[in-house]
Amino acid sequence: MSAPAARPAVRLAHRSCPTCEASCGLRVEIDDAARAVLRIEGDPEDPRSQGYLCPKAYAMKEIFEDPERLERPIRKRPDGTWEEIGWEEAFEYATSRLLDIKARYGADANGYYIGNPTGHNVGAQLYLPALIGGLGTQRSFSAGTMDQFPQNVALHTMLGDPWLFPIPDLDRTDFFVCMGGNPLVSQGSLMSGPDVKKRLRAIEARGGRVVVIDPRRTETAEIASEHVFIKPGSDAFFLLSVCHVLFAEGLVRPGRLADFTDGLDEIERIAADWTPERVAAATGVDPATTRRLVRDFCAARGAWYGRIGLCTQEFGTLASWLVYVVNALTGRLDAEGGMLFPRPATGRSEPGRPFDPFTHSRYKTVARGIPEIAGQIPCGLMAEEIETASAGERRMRGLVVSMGNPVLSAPNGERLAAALDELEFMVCLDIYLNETTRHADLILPSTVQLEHENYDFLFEATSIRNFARWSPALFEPRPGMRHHWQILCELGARLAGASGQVVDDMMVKGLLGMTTGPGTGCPNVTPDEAFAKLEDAEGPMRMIEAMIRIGPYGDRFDDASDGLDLRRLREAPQGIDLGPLEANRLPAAMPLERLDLVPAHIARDLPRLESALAERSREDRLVLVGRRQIRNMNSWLHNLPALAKGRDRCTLLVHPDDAARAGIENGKRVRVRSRVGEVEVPCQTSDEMMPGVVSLPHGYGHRLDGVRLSVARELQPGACSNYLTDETVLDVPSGTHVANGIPVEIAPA
Ligand SMILES: Nc1nc2c(c(=O)[nH]1)N[C@H]1C(S)=C(S)[C@@H](COP(=O)(O)OP(=O)(O)OC[C@H]3O[C@@H](n4cnc5c(=O)[nH]c(N)nc54)[C@H](O)[C@@H]3O)O[C@H]1N2
Ligand SMILES: Nc1nc2c(c(=O)[nH]1)N[C@H]1C(S)=C(S)[C@@H](COP(=O)(O)OP(=O)(O)OC[C@H]3O[C@@H](n4cnc5c(=O)[nH]c(N)nc54)[C@H](O)[C@@H]3O)O[C@H]1N2
Ligand code: SF4
Ligand SMILES: [Mo]
Repeated sequence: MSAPAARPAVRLAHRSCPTCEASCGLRVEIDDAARAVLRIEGDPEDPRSQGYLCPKAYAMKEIFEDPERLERPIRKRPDGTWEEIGWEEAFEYATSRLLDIKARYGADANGYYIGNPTGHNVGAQLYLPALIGGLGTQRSFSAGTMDQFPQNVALHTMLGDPWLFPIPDLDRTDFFVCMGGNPLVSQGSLMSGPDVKKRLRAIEARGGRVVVIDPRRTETAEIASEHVFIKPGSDAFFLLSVCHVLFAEGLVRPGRLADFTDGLDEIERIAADWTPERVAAATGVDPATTRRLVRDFCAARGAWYGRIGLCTQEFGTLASWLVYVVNALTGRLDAEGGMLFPRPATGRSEPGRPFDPFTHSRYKTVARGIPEIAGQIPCGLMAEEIETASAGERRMRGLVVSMGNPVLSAPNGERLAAALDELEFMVCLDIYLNETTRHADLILPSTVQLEHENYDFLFEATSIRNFARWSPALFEPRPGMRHHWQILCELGARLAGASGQVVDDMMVKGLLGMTTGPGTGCPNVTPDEAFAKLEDAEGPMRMIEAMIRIGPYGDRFDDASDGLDLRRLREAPQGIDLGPLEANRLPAAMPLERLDLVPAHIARDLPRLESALAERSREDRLVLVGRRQIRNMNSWLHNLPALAKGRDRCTLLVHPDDAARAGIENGKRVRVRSRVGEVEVPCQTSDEMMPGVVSLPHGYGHRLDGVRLSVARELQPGACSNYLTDETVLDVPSGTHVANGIPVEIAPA
């Protein structure tokens, strides 16, 4: 027998970048002995990203190395200092406190908040139901109600699945309209595709056009064929005028969609009054521009896309819905070069999948009686649901926060920060002692990206090309560390009085019970046989394996098939390219039998829009919008030296005329005040802003006491834009908050 070969000192590994939706393929050079990442570079052999990466690719390395990252549970002592404790003690502490609150006041006295990195971690996503089931509460909050929730509501009511997003067919479209998104910086959201800049340039190179409609001449607008300023929050007016022109000029051509679409007459009737001239004062868009744009869009193979600027605004659902309506009326929905539906390997867009009908108002919040929508409560209402003064005896007393930093990311963060201290118990599943977690009684940290395997689960459903990708763990976690899925599963199981392993097995067996055996897509294998065939003994990849084997490219648990299974997935270092998105997936891929172009739930909001027109046309107010920056990811990359270095980025962009009127000079500090609060930041004058609109990035405000983020505090403290966001103003059909179009006053500081 020969001795095992010595491991090379330096090893090259492949994985996808889990920091943003683009999920670029990376090559990582590793020194195992030193437990160090030597280099990260774009992988030229990756079929999706072809060598592209952005500065945030280094986040993986710097988080892994961050000396302030937590690796052990910490518990707050009565004097406010923290002590490390063991996992058993930590689980016991969390479970007993949450169960005690439940026993005394009922399950709804506990609540939870789910943050954004969940979408980037397959275990965090798949095991949420374990925690949610264990808590059994109706108080469900998430970053979604500061994000895509209007799009979820529109899709849920129109075609029956909130997560069946139509994605721009970026590589084949000839006319790309981008509203309320800045993909050059965000790298594309609900449009996951690395190197958006190259793809947009390619549209123009093949004779197509890119049109950006945004209150700021963004980085994307700079390379577009055309940029149109629009007043924040006025997109629904504008899009109704687009529908008007489509009908008035005989441009409505739904094509094959007409066979299974209801509401074409109704939308014609709704759009009848909304001429471009009638909305021009409210939108700031010249009617001639609207008409020209509509004609050009119809003459080309267009894709009309809207993102967060259309969601987190006063009429977020109407605006998001109307984007889908415009695509449907022009036959661009589900058509090549238009907006297409990805086909995830995990089978989540296949016919016959379980269907949850849209529901709302089954219960209401205690403080203000705001109705639940599809199980969600607006995240900015957390504070008032906690405060004794506003919620009384039925207040929320226990809170679990998983991968979220709502003090910086939810509206009126100052009020929330104060409210959190009224809780009887708060546990945060997080890797930092930050603006939110400092209020907790217990913090449970998990392994970070390089220490756990991953599967691009959310983003295979939002990608501009079908793909399946597994990424390996590049380092063994240090002894005593836990994966996020293990924490969710264990906590959920203990709350339910079960064991983690039983809950884990149950989740997979439940899935196989519905999808294997006679009468299913896998008739030749029983659920027990299928279970026995799975490679892993536990965890998220076992669940993924079950999903992909029964999925559209899977082997159906047939040994003779060369379809996808976990082994094949794990053997593909660059992932598996599953081809361009397919057209004509509707109606089979949607749970509703017919596409409802004008869902009653959404149409009910039209009178609110109508009654706002007069005021929006008249007023001359200054409003605030948000802005993303290439080196940020919401609130949590500011503690990483490579990403935080450089000049102060948390600046207020102001049009020179607005600055002059307020007596503010470029580079000087400006005070920004809203109904809710005020912040001070440096002013940066620029004609990239539409007059009357100012822009401030979110995710800053790190100079709070009790926070262990010394790099952020030193290099990019900034100020929190959500101290200005008004938690009382909601997009009514979705309960989403308004982060764009906030009335503000500015003055020299
Ligand atoms: N004004 C304004 N506000 C906004 C927005 C805006 O555009 N304008 N955007 C909104 C949007 S789109 C979003 S998605 C939300 C985001 O809102 P949140 O999700 O609440 O905030 P994040 O800043 O993403 O916080 C992520 C948290 O997860 C932790 N974390 C990161 N990685 C890991 C990990 O591997 N394990 C564990 N356990 N924890 C981890 C971080 O330490 C941090 O505390 O913000 C919203 N807020
Ligand atoms: N670098 C980086 N990338 C990120 C993130 C990050 O923080 N940093 N966050 C990630 C997350 S969580 C998300 S959800 C995505 C979001 O991805 P995007 O939707 O692309 O986000 P933004 O870059 O904020 O672009 C929003 C645009 O909407 C414009 N806008 C504001 N109000 C209005 C309005 O009323 N109407 C119109 N038409 N436009 C308006 C703003 O000026 C801005 O240009 O980005 C993701 N990617
Ligand atoms: S674009 Fe997104 S996925 Fe690609 S390297 Fe940057 S952060 Fe990572
Ligand atoms: Mo987001």
